[in-house]
Amino acid sequence: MPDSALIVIDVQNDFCPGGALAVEGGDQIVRGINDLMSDFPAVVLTQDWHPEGHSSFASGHPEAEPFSMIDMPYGPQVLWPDHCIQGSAGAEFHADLDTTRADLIVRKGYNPRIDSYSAFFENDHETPTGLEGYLRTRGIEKLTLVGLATDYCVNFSAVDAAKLGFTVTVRTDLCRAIDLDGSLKAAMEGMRGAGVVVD
Ligand code: VGL
Ligand code: ZN
Repeated sequence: MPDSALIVIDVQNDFCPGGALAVEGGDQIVRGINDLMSDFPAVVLTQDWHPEGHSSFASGHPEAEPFSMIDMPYGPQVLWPDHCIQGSAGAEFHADLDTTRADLIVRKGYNPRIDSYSAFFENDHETPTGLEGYLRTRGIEKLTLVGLATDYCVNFSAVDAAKLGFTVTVRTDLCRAIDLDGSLKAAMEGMRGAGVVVD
């Protein structure tokens, strides 16, 4: 399909076993993602890319525990362990991910005051990353999403893409979840409710 793209979300060392925000089995999806790339005329990778001291890091909120919630001006925010710091080994793609096939790498989460789960908008749901314009100007209308983590960055990206009018499929066999307090179940329901095909 000439109008389709594979969007590979955050397959980075910090989200794989041994990483700062390790997702169970995060490394198990890499080979399958590489194999899928040849089915798509366009491949986009996203890279979580935070400055040191990012406002989503629990380390900057000594009164709060990692994985607890706080209220930010743009809404509720999970406080994460420090992860994917710009230029660090943890922010690099998994060594086995075939990055040569990527047409575009979208970095996100670089604004110190706003987290960005979605590949399309920061967590204020209005500041764009530019990905929508890139895809539209290439005539791409159908997206398949894979990567980490199912319930955060994949979920937010898929729902935003569907709201923007793209036809969206999430291949959950090529995703892995963090699953905080039922977040995976909520994400599945939210994606399906937004019209995402969750395979
Ligand atoms: C992610 C939490 C914090 C993700 C990124 O890629 O799902 N989750 N930053
Ligand atoms: Zn992050």
